Amino acid sequence: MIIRSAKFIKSSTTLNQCPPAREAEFAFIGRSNVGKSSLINMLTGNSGLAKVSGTPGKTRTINHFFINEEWYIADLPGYGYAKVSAKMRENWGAETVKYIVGRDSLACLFVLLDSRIPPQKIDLSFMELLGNSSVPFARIFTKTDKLSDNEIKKALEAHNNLMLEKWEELPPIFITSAAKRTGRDELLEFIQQTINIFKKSG
Ligand SMILES: Nc1nc2c(ncn2[C@@H]2O[C@H](COP(=O)(O)OP(=O)(O)OP(=O)(O)O)[C@@H](O)[C@H]2O)c(=O)[nH]1
Ligand SMILES: [Mg+2]
Repeated sequence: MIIRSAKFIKSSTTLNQCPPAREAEFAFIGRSNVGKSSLINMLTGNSGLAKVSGTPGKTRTINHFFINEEWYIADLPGYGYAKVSAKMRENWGAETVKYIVGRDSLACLFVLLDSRIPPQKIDLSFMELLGNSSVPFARIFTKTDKLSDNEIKKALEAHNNLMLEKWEELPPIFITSAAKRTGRDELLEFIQQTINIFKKSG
């Protein structure tokens, strides 16, 4: 897929505020600072589209971007960020879960995992929630520029083995680096195929 245009549409704090659920939508989630916004910028080829920050908890709303006037990207607030008040955290969490479970046009949720750190409980239990709610999702390893090929392979095995304790079938996984633009073609190809299926199932 060639990205011809990528346009910021709006920031929403609730599911109701989101744009009409017509076009196929791909959302990005994961722990704070995992690299969601950076990956969106890498995919769209626009380094200023989604706000990136070294400080966790940067993205606090559901942000919609319209791509090629055909499909949506949603940048979601990260989970597992402790430095906000419990009340605020609860609120974002509740609205984000409502979006994930209730967004009719969600074609695939990308769950981002930091390739440099061992599998985290919060990620595994989050994916279990997705499985239980029948939310279509795929995994994305981020920041692989920090690892050797062998380390990436080992990290992948560790994740898969742990998931196979609970899952019969593993969701797809993509190896990416926003810094080196790794995995861009594979992800865009997957998105294109998923859009085709989304359109057919109309
Ligand atoms: N080395 C490396 N650093 C990255 C990569 N992607 C993101 N980062 C860095 O990781 C930090 C967090 O990136 P963001 O894209 O803002 O992460 P996020 O998941 O959107 O974070 P929140 O919105 O706070 O939840 C920034 O300092 C980025 O520069 C990558 O592929 N390689
Ligand atoms: Mg972000």
